[in-house]
Amino acid sequence: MEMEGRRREVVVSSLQFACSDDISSNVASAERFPLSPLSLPLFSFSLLLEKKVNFAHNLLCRLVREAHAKGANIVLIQELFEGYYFCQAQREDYFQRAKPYKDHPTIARMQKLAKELGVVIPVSFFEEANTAHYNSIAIIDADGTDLGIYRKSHIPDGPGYQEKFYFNPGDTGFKVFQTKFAKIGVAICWDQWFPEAARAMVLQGAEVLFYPTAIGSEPQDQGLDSRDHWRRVMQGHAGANVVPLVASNRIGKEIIETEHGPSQITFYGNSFIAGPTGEIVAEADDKTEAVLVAQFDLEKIKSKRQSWGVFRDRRPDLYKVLLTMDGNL
Ligand code: PUT
Repeated sequence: MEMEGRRREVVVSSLQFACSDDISSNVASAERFPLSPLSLPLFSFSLLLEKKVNFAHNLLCRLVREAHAKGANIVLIQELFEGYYFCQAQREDYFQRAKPYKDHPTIARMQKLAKELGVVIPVSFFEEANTAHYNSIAIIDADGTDLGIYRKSHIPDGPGYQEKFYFNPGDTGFKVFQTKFAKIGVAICWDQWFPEAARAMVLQGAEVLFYPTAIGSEPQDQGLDSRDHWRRVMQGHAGANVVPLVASNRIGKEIIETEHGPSQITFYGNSFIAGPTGEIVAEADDKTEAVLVAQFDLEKIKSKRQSWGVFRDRRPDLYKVLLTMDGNL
């Protein structure tokens, strides 16, 4: 029986777009020249003057604004959106793409945008921390406050996705962030394949899970398409934890010069939003720019989560084997 109760509505959004690799341009130009019909003459003039305008950031700002116009409270942008997914190659010059967390220009820019629009924005970035490097994400609250960072815990390695060359395994542990609209859990890409990470975030009170991603074709096997596997695994996290889940993945073909010649990945998008039983409530295709939105009543979902009993009936005393690598206690 459902009783009348409090409501706490939140609108979540997932962006999907193709990244450019014009990372040398500055974020400020993106904000000065947003791509709206009124600003097009100014934008053209800026092109003449500056030659280099960061289309990725212009696009990004436009898409965040579009999400806001659709009512979004929390907007997820894909993993490492500042440029191409450089982990296709092991190149020492790519370490120059890392920047310290403090005074990071893209985070600062997104803080301004978050405050202006009143939306929460997790900002994925390549972090330099003295001698360490992390695949990190800063959570920006709706008033522009930086709530802190999560550093990606599971670092993949393999053809096309050679992240271990660049990133230390994250040391923050799985985290939740109390934002204006919801307590959220944010993990990054490869983390999405690990149910332990999702469970850890929901145990700490996450009401919605967010996964920015960069995944597509596998350079070593043109016949391998992981998109359905990718989606079903995360749908399982949503259903098993009775929480909505938001995934954002890039689209587009990216060709990068590697130590073995050119390598390419076609990113398959398929960004989606799942409801608390794992059902897909919004989805994008593999080629089209998208701004997905979905609305959830977090109080209603909390009530379902409580009554379904999957947290009541947990047996942590029997889960010690999960703390081993080989299953031997
Ligand atoms: N983003 C990492 C994906 C790895 C696919 N093999």
